[in-house]
Amino acid sequence: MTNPDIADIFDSIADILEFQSANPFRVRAYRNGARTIRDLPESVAEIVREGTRPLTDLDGIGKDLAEKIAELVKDGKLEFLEELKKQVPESVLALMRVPGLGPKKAAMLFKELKVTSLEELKAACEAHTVRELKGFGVKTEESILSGLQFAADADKRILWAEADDLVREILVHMRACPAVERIEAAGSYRRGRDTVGDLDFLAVTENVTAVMDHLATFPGLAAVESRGATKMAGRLRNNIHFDLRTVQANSFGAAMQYFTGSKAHNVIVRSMAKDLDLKVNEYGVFRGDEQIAGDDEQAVYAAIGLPWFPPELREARREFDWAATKELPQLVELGDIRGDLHMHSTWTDGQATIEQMALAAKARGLKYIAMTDHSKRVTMVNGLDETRILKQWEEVDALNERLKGITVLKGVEVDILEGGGLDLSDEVLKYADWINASIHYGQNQPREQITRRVVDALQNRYVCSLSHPTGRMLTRRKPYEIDLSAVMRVAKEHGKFLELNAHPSRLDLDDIACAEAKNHGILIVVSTDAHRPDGLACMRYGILQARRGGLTKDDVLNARTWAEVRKLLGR
Ligand code: DGT
Ligand code: CA
Ligand code: CA
Ligand code: ZN
Repeated sequence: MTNPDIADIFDSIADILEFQSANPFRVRAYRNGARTIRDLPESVAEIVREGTRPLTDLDGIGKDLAEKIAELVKDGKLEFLEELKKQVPESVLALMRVPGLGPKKAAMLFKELKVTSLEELKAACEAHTVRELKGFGVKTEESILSGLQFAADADKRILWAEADDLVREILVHMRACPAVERIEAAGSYRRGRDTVGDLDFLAVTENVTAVMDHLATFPGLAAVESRGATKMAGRLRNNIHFDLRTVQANSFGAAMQYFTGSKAHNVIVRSMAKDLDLKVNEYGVFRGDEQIAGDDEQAVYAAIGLPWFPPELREARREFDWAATKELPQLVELGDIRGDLHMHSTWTDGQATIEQMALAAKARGLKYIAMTDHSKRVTMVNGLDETRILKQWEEVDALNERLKGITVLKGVEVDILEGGGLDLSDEVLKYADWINASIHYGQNQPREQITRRVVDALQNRYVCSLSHPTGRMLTRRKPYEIDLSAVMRVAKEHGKFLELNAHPSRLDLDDIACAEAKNHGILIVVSTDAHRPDGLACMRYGILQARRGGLTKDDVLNARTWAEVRKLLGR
């Protein structure tokens, strides 16, 4: 029983309870427990088995959850969940995961229309019976249909961060094999796409059989699907597909170029080669029968008169234009980042104190952080009201007296209210060093309404940045309807910044929107939104997306010193 296994089970329980309209605090207890366990750097099963300390020592794990974990570790299953599953079948639960359908609406579909699966839901929408239900209507019906498509597509892809964990494990495993001269990952993983369809590996070897045999012993391998002379494919844990190709050393660069893609990028590379009477394929660049490049990727590009492109840019967007004018951007790097302007502490839903977060940030080489806990509207996490936030800021002042080498900024993540306006008054906001505004409620409102709320918030003189601007949750929730171009025009006009939230399931703004923001001349803030010290490590996911958006160090606000940021804020 691994931590993710236990976390998934708690999430399932929360899903079912939510579907049954159980007490929201009970639902939340399971969700919190799931998050704690999923993020925990030690095995919960081991803690139970070795009895080193009580599970209730873990944040978010009370007596009830601790007992359930013990039962899971001991029996491998949970009586309580088995009972719940009898009440609500699995296929019905899938309904509430359709974007646009919450637990309440899903329960209605189940009760009123006897819809018990995604297929039946689709049929009901197409027969237009869904629109007849109270509180549904034509628009809801249409959005359910598009949500069904989204869920079907999203199901097949995994988060980049999840792919990264697997890739690292496989590379370590494979590099221990003496027959492997070299092995790297290519495909969308190498390009840093926010989600990855499957994993593509390239290995250089003189002994293909030994390499494939070794991969077959990888502990995370679920099944080998095919095995040929130079190609092997199969499935890893969680049903993730992989391809492995073996190549000769003199083709390695060409194969990396070819299998990194994207397909659209490669189409252009090939046509440019053709114009030079050259041929490019996964074996090399050829003039007639003569291979003029192949072992080295840079040389492959050079043979076609192209610069080496960072993989993040290989999407056939603007990279060839930049190459033509020798203006390939010098992409931002993790080491350029000096501060992190979005995180939480135990004052709300974080799991560490402000001081612990500050020390962890300092250990990562950061010079400043903004502590941006939630405001009072977010009642579930004990959001800060005017009194508590002023108290927190006193604590920050006192902390800064003691801390050396890092500055903590007085911040807040202020909620943009459903009806418009902010959750805290200017009388309080004016004392903050840094303010993120964000939407947590009313995410299903129509486009004009959400856009208006955000645009108004950005005109508040104290707000600095808009956090997770589209609210998307990769593979789970579509972005809310928002007119980003309108938001960007206002942000530019009022000197505001936009966040690239680095959490691997958000990455919001996405790469394309980052590029658009850059066109508007808006600086992006890459922030972790960390809820515990190791959450600060998410910065690298954000940097990867920023690079895909073509951002340089100059385009990223928190690559500047706090003194420079303050100047830009006009303080
Ligand atoms: P994914 O897996 O959906 O996230 O995206 P990719 O880009 O990893 O796509 P995948 O795994 O199908 O193929 C990996 C790379 O190999 C792709 O980016 C370009 C190259 N490639 C694969 N099949 C073809 C093909 O039929 N034609 C061309 N030109 N390139 C291909
Ligand atoms: Ca792939
Ligand atoms: Ca593939
Ligand atoms: Zn946050």
